[in-house]
This record gives sequence, C-alpha cells and structure tokens, in this order.
Amino acid sequence: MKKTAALLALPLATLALIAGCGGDDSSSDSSGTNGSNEAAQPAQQSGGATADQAGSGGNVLELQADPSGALAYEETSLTAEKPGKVQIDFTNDSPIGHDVVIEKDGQEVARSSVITGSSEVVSFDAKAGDYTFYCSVPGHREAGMEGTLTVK
Ligand SMILES: [Cu+2]
Repeated sequence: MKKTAALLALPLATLALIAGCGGDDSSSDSSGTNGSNEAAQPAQQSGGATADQAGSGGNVLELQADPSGALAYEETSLTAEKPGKVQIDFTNDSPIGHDVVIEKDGQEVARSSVITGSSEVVSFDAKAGDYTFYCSVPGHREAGMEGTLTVK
C-alpha cells in the first residue's frame, strides 16, 4: 500500500509541477497587475521623501545678526543634517546693514541682500562638507562676522 501511495504521489507531484508551470503564464498576468500596483506605491513614497527634503528635517537653519548692532552673528557654527537643499533664514534686526554669503572652497554658492531690520531666506544645493559663511559688508568679516556651516 505504501508503494502504491508513492506511485500515486509521483504522478500527482508531476501534475502539480505541470499545473505550476501552466499557472506561471496566468499568474504572470496577475503578477503583472500586482507589479503595477506595487510600482505605484513606491512612487507615492518617494513623493513623500521629496516633500521631506523640501520641508524641514534639519536643513532649515536660523542665522541672526547681533540685534544690538555689534559686528557679529549670533551663530558662528551651523549644521545641516544632510546634503541637498539647505535653507538659511537670515535675520538682521539691528540698524546696521548685514548680509550673508556662503562659500565652499573659495567659491560663492549663495548670497543674501544686505538687509536692515528684516529677514531674508537664502537657499542652495549643498553637498556634504564644510562651508564658510560671512558678511560681505566691508570690515564686517574682519570684525568677526563669519562662521562655519557643516553639511553632514
Ligand atoms: Cu555685517
């Protein structure tokens, strides 16, 4: 009886394999449908990742000039959490005009206007590494209006 069962099982297994192979054709149709569904979901996820990059997540930095009028920034060290778009919200509430210029390896990559009693947003596409920022109003950088921006 066991032999008979084994003999029966083999053809059944073969049938199952054949059915499985035959099933591949029809299941490839359905998996194609599934595949397009799966493709749509990552597209939505990457859309969310793009929103994160544009949004927040440690790449929006605050930089303020000394509000009392000293030739100084309140921050001399800024850190962005990742490469990509870096946004600097630069504020100068003092009566002395200041700007902020961002350089990498001596090359200017971004610059604000010279502003007084207002704020301005400066953004640029950053790579990992160290950037320098400073005020380009004559004498201000020499007086100490400079700092380092690190992009992780
Ligand atoms: Cu200045």
